[in-house]
Amino acid sequence: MIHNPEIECMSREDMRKLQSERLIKTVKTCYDKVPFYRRKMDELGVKPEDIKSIDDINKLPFTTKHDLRDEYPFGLQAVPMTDVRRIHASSGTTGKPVVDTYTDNDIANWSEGVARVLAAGNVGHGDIVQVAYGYGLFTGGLGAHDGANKRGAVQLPISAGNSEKQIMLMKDFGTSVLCCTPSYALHLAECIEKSDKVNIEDLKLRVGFFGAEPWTEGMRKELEDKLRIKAIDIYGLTEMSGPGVGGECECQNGTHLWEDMFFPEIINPDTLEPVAPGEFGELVFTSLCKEAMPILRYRTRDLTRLIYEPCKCGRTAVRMDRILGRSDDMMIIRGVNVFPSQIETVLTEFPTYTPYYFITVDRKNNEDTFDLDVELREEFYSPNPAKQMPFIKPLYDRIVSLVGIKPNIHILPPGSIERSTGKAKHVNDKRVFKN
Ligand code: DLL
Repeated sequence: MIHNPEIECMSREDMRKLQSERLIKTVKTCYDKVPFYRRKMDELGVKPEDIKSIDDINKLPFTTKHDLRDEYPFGLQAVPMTDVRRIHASSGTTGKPVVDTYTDNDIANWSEGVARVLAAGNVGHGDIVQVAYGYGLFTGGLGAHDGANKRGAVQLPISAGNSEKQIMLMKDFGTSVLCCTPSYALHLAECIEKSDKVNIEDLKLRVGFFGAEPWTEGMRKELEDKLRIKAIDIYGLTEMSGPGVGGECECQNGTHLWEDMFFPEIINPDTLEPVAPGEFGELVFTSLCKEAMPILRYRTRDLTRLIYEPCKCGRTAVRMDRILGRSDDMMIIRGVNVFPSQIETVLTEFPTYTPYYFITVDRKNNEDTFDLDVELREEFYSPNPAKQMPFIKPLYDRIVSLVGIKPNIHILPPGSIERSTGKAKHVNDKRVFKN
């Protein structure tokens, strides 16, 4: 089901027109109301009048995470606090949290973005939406909540954690829609499997909206099989309001980005030039509707590519491939680029392993070490190392062939790797400096 066909299926030409109008307005606001942007644009010798259409976007300055930190907390705000209705923040990687503020319209637009994603899973009246993303400063909880409200669905604001209660209410209330991180969904599936009170047959779950961290096709299959649902990817970031910057449609074949609100570009992170269409690079967004904190050309550090071929669902909104990871998540181990999600991809190819893993990187005797903790599933696990050997070899070989480095694999008993209720932590890089 398409929530807003007029926008989601708009012709490319009309979309460019709408984007152009909105960009011109956003740039003017930034220049007039945000000293940071006025300074940046003056440095580049660009005036708002130079921006005549969306094609002029590359005349504008970039905004980086460091800029957000320097302008913390409200330096990028374009409206007085009397117009602000809400503040959210994410923990961020630079020490200070990343802050976003919202006017009433910003909250309405944010809900619209989430509602469009929920509609792809036919969420509407009568659906019970269990929001198991964290509520609070994190945007996941309230973002999904308001989107469900916009779809006319029942909101169940349980927040993250308390897994026994999650599955009990899922059964007792007849939850049909689950919203949480994919790693927490996996943990809930595991709790259901182990529970003597709740059976998967008792549940009315039919669709899940999972995001806030990278996840793989293997993980999708695992979640769909275990929870007997359709698992839909939802994407977003605090700087662009939160979840619902885009999401998958029923085809589950790329994340449609709501380009009427967030203009995407892919750049080469070294040269800062646009990549050729369809190539991988760093995702950059310009907000086109945000009032309280408009952002120009924000460098997300998320690595992906845009897919311009039309989608079978009828939406014309451009699609984005799965996020490989943030450039900050990329580890360089013995000179090889490694993303944690590659390990998840490999593990989910093996029926013998759970998808849980933890990577420890260190440097000993001037050489990088790469230790990988994994779990065998209950039925394959034995504490006897000799019995583990036949399972280690194929995993080792596959990692060497896909990732290109030799791991030290440690098999742990099932359930020993920490389960997360929010974004999972997969890596401890103990090296003093990253090469
Ligand atoms: O994670 C917002 C969100 C909440 C999205 C709930 C989806 C669902 P932040 O905490 O600011 O906001 O983190 C944003 O998380 O730049 C990506 O690196 C990553 N991320 C978010 N969604 C996905 C996804 C929220 N579907 C950062 N796939 C982003 C991969 C994702 N990575």
